[in-house]
Amino acid sequence: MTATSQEVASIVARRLAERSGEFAVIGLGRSGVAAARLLRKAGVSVYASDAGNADALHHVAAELERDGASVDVGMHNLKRIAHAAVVVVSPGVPPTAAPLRTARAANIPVVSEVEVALRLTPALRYIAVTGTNGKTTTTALVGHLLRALGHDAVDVGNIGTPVSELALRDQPPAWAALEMSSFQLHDTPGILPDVGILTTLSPDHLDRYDGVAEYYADKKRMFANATIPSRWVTTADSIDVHELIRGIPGQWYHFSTQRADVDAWFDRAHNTLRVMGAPLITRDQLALAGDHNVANALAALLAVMVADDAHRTPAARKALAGAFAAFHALPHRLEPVGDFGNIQWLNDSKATNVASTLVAVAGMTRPTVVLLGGRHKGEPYTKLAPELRRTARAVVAFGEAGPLVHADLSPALGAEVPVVLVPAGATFEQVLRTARAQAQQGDAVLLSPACSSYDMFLNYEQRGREFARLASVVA
Ligand code: UMA
Repeated sequence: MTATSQEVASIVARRLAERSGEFAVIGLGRSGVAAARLLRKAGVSVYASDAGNADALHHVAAELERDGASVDVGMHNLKRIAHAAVVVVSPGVPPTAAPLRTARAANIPVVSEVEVALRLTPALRYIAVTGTNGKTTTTALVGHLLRALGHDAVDVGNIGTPVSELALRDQPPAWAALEMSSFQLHDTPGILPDVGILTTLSPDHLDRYDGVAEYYADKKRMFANATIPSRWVTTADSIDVHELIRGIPGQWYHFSTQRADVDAWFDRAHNTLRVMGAPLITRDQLALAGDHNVANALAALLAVMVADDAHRTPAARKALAGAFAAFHALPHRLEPVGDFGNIQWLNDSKATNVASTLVAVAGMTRPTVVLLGGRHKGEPYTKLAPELRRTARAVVAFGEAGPLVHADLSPALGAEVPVVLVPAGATFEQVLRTARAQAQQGDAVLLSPACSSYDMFLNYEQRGREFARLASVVA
């Protein structure tokens, strides 16, 4: 019989408390390195390994060995992993990877670095954020608002800094804004936030999951330890969210950009965000484009305000409202990178799924050349057709997914909106030159690829930086 979340969490907590046995850390990216260091600092025996062979891995391996860990680079010692007390897995390691199959066969608990870090910092208060889109901006807003209230708060998790890095500090902060991806939630059985936010739900990561139900099931794991006093913040605008949370215990708070009968909503008539019974800021005070960002701001405000009674006083409301003046769009999220030759270039490289690209295209107010492509993640691109027909000058299909984008969209868009397929093997500069050739004065060129970046880049940040650099070169 498979163990429940609570059983896995308590076995891991016990093995951590007793420092019993060896913890096998799988993957030496940011999460794995931080987890291995934290475990060593806590006096736990560590075997860390990574299947990759890059120079950087050998460098971190040497550092971890100095900390007393045993390390393999370029291989996983499966026999050793089969005898581990606990396996700590990085989010980028798929469940089908050999070390995880070994761990499951040997009945060894598998957890994320987040689980380990949360157990080792029991005093930490945290607001967790998950959802398909909006989670990084919402997390950054939550952290920003907590700091505006005078708290020592940091933004951690999928947003970039592993929780274990925070736990390694001599004085860990009092609060964290914690972004949780579905991959991280899969292996964080003990998660119990002060407040949990679920932003949106739509299909994503279908390259890793067998179907959308499996992906949603991982999102649902944020609620695994819910009890009646738990506090949860979710959108009131999604049927899928409504279905997912049905029957979960807790105090529920809802936000909406479409209706007024909820705890935080957008009063369009007065251009105002209203939270817990009163106006808090005007729409203009939020320097982020699009209704989806209004939803993110409502979610963050609501979560911070319900997290603690002291966050709802008149003075606190004033501090929260004032904080928005200093909050700007995050890099790679509909980020304007320049106006060259009377063409606006927009970097939305973080849009790695169809739903996220749809939001970006729907927000465009001028004719737009849209760059779509990269590594395919399993979803069809046809959903984009109605919005593209409304606003696209042309679509440039590139990267591994280019032919699929072309096959999905070319028939749907017809002659009205050309779908230009960039040949396989072309450089990113050639992709941008193709876009430039399609654009006319006054247009926008939008990189909102709906795919991951791994066919051509290390990550979406590198893709976005290259786009920003090349925009001025090809203009
Ligand atoms: N590896 C093995 N064996 C395998 C497979 C992989 O050893 O069988 C190794 C790889 O060689 C690699 C490591 O495992 O060195 C995987 O590391 P990782 O991809 O988990 O990278 P980290 O640096 O630890 O980054 C992770 C998150 N990455 C992913 O979820 C893919 C980061 O999210 C996160 O910021 C970071 O932890 C800190 O919490 C990035 C991301 O793309 C931004 N997230 C996805 C998204 O937002 O869509 C979920």
